[in-house]
Order: sequence, then structure tokens, then C-alpha cells
Amino acid sequence: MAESTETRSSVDTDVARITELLREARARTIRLIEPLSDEDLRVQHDPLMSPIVWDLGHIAHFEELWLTRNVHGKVEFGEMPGIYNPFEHPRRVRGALDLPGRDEVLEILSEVRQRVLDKLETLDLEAGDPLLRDGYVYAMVAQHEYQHNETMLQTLQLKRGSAYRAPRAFSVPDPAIQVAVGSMVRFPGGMIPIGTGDRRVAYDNERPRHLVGLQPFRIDVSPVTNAQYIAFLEDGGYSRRELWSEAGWAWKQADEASAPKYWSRDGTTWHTRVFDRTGPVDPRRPVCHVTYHEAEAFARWAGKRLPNEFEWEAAASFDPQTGAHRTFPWGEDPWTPAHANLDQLTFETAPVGAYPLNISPIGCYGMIGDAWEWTSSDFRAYPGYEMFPYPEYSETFFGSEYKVLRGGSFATRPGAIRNTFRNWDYPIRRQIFSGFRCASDD
Ligand code: AVJ
Ligand code: FE
Repeated sequence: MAESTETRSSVDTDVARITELLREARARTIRLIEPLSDEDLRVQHDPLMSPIVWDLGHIAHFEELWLTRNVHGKVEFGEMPGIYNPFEHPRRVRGALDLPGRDEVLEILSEVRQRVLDKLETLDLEAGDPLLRDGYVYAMVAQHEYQHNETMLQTLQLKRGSAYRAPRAFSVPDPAIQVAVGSMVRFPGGMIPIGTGDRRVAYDNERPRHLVGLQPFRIDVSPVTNAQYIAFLEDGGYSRRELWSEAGWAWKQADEASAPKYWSRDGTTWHTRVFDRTGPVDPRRPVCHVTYHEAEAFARWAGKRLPNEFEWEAAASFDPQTGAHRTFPWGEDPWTPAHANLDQLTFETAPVGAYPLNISPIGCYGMIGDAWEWTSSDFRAYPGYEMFPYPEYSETFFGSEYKVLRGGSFATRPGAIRNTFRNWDYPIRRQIFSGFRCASDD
């Protein structure tokens, strides 16, 4: 008797935990769209980004696919047919699709959610199916919504018409510690564990944990700041051919780029716009909205290079003194607003030093939060990679076209970031919240 009571109550706990996970994800999505008009939801603000209402419909359809259909046995198709299939309809054409209105899409979202919660009551999550075990597929669907929230914020920063009235909840703190911006720390190298064996929340591309041999290297103690970037800019960084790769120079010429995206020059000072606020560029903050190519040119100018993703992960997670491996730079504690500038509601990067807890074992500040960090690595499968549960999340994108970014941004939800998390994008993209730090050989 005692045993069955225990089993029953752990099932109830799972149901309650998963219900809350999904509820909270949705509350955030709704909060982000509240300031938007029907027109703001419907239009395609930029060819690079979907109309916001497409993200909303796609969130609903992804949830329906995974949590009402694929929870029963074999996964027959990875993504959904129809207007929300991202492969059938590339972003630049999504504005022309027959998309629902605001009320209609909100209705679809809640109708799907009701069916998901009804279904959840009937499932045995511990019957052995790895899709259901420990609620994996629910964590996957929540992370999908989180990731689309960040995508929506990229769109809203690009927004046409009046600026997005960002629903701010927190201000970023003032710097509380001195960080020696521009200086580097040494990582001793060795056979370092990279990736994870986690099957509760991690994506297939983060697995398996494996040892990577690293030479000793040095890495910046902080992300590259606006002050450092302005020094590069004012030293002719954008006109010195030798600092750029061939692809980088071609991008820069075609784009006519001469500063990070959203920057403009007003006399002798640089200004930038962040959603509905425009002001002077704060020299103390990490640079944001740069391409891989700009990051690489800066690094060459500084006599450094970009870290590869293994060096980045080692510097964020590994303690050479003890051999311990951390989930977050600060350790195992789940994120709180004191740990790092994550979770969207500041709607901006913070000055370096604002989060005294955000330091890795070797002393790197700010590896998680503020801005994603470009690495020199192509997005590839780890040795022993096994696709799970569908190829279209990771496998479809493996290859030399994409560069890996690490660490998340202010626009990343905490449930979608950890030291092992791998993001990727084209090296010419900078509507994403992207910055970088440099490394060098020892
Ligand atoms: C991991 C951010 C590159 O947006 O293409 C969303 C996340 N995958 N829906 C993307 C994702 C499917 C993905 N990134
Ligand atoms: Fe998606």
C-alpha cells in the first residue's frame, strides 16, 4: 500500500511540475506580445524574421505535434505539415502566408494546451520511453517556446513602425566588481570533458560527454566591450583589408557595414537603439549585434583569435584545480536574477562587473548572459552523436555553413542555456544578440 501511494504522489508531482513549466512559458510569450498591435503581429518586419504571429502559430503546432501525437509511440515525422513547417516556408516568405489573426492564434494556443494537459493525465512517463522519461519531451517543448521568444525579440528589435515598448521588469545593476577588461587568464589544457550525458533537458547535439584534448590557451576575462570595439573601429578596423577574411570582407563590402548593427554616429559619439531606447553607446557593456566576421576581424586587430567552442566550454565549466565540471559558470545553483543577465526582462546588456556571481572556475566573467559569444567552431556532431528525437533540430544543420555561439544573451530564458548549450547561425548574421570574447595560444 505504502508503495502505491508513493507512486501515485510522484505522478501527481510530475503532472504539477510539467503543468507549471508549460504555464510559465506561455505567460512569458503572452507578456512579450502584449504591447503589440494586430498589425505589429501580422506584418513581416524584416526578410530575416517571421511575422510574430507565425512564431505563435508555430509554437502551438510544435506543441500539438509533440505533446498530443508523438507522445504515442514512434515519431513519424519531425516537423509539422502546413504553414508552420519552417522547411517548407522559409522566413522571408512567411508574411505572404494565410496567417491567423491575434484572437484566432491565441485560441489555437489555448485549445492545444488544453488537449496537452488532458493527455498528460493519461500518460505513464516512466514506462521506459526515452521521449517521456523524466518529462523530456515536455522540457523540449518548453525550450522550443523559450527559443522562439528570443527569436521574437530579434524581430521586435528590427520592428517596423513605432518602436517596441519593451515590457521591462528589472533594471540592470551597476558594476559591483572590477573586471580587468582586455586581460586574459590561462587554461592549462589537458583532456577535458565536453558536452553532457543529460537526458532530462539537454539537446541531442550536446551529447555525449566526451574528452577533448586541449593545448594550453589564454582567454579574455570578459566579453569584448563597446569601449574595446570602438578602439578597433577608430583604428580603421573596418577599412583594413588584412584584418578580414575573404568572406568577411565580401560581407562587409556588400552590407556597407562600418559599425555594429543599430549603431549610428552623432558627431563624435556613437549612439545605439535598444528597442524603444536610444542613447550613447555605453563603453562598459559587451558589444552586441556583430557578425562572426566582425568578431574575427577584431580578434586579428587585437593580436588574438576567437576561442573554439571546446575552449569556450572548458573556460566556462572546468575547474583545473579539482577536475570538477560545472553546469553554469557559477556552479550548480539554478539561475536567479543575481547570477547573470538572462531572462529577457532587462531588455538590454549590462555593464561588465554587474553580476559578481557570474564567474567561472578559472575567473572568466559573464560567460552566460548579456550576449551570445561567437566561437571559431563549425556546428558539427560530437563523436558518438545519436539523433534524438528528430533530425530537424540539430542534424539538418551540421556542417560548415554555421558557426557555434555559446552562453546565451539577455534575451535568453534560463531554461534554454547552460555551459553545454550550443547555438548556431550563419557567420553573416547580426540581428541576433551576438558578441564575443577572444582567446590566444599560450
Ligand atoms: C537553435 C536558435 C538555431 O531558431 O533555428 C527553433 C532553435 N529550432 N525551432 C532556430 C529552433 C526549432 C534554432 N536555434
Ligand atoms: Fe521552431
